Amino acid sequence: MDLDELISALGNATFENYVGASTGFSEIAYQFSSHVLTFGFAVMLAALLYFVLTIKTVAPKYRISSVLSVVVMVSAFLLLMIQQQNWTNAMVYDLEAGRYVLGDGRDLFNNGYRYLNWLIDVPMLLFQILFVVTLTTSKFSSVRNGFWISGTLMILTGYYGQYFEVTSPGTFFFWGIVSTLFFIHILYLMRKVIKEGQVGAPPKAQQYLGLIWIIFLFSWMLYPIAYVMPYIFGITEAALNEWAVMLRHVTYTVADIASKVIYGILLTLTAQEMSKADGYDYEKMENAI
Ligand code: RET
Repeated sequence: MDLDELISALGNATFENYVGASTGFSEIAYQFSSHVLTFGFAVMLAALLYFVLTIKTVAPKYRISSVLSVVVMVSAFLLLMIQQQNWTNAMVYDLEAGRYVLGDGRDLFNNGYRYLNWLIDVPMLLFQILFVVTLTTSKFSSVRNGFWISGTLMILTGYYGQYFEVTSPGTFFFWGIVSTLFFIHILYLMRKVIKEGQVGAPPKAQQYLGLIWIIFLFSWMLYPIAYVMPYIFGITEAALNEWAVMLRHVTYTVADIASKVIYGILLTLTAQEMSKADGYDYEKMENAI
């Protein structure tokens, strides 16, 4: 089938399905993708225990941050597990071709479960830092509202746009750009929160906050990169290849681990330093846990 025939058969299905229906996937590409997706949700369950078990190492006023990490881990674990199952359900092994191909009459693959996960996790991750830092000039409620309104709109516009990644590049990029405007607003707010949070914080906490900004910027930028991944490789018959699919799974998984788990751990470490400065030092307590 050429690209036009594929488009009439698959319509608004995402790029992964187009590869599945044209070249299909080699054993390594298919299994590797499945393993990366599995790794992603296994990390969430493991990290859930970290956030539960370390909750008493920070003073009570910082504990909501750990609670929010727990909420993030549970939702990510469930939705990423379903995302992985969606991958294995969509593809079947074709004995004649010796490759995994898009299964006829099966569910197609779609990254939508990720977007649902972000809808829960993005506001939680953004609120989380507000329970660790003390804002000096900004108002808590206006930052909080900016975070969740821009966060939600960023995801919903991207969710709609991703349906058009093959059929209508114009629509795909239009919604991608609208989504990016909300993203820029979030980056602006986060930078402000971190700068204000550093003022008056203990030196080690200041360092952690600097690191949090770097991890935040790096990991959140990976999501739009994964969104445009098919275009980095090109959407032509020749470019329908399994590398773009594998790289997209990897990019999303690295982004998820960095933006949820590493970020959450760094916030716990920051809160531990702040707790110590407030006179709550878990290392010196006998009945802390
Ligand atoms: C989209 C659409 C294309 C443009 C941009 C996007 C940004 C997505 C981001 C998602 C962050 C998700 C996180 C999830 C953690 O659980 C929607 C891909 C800018 C930044 C942090």
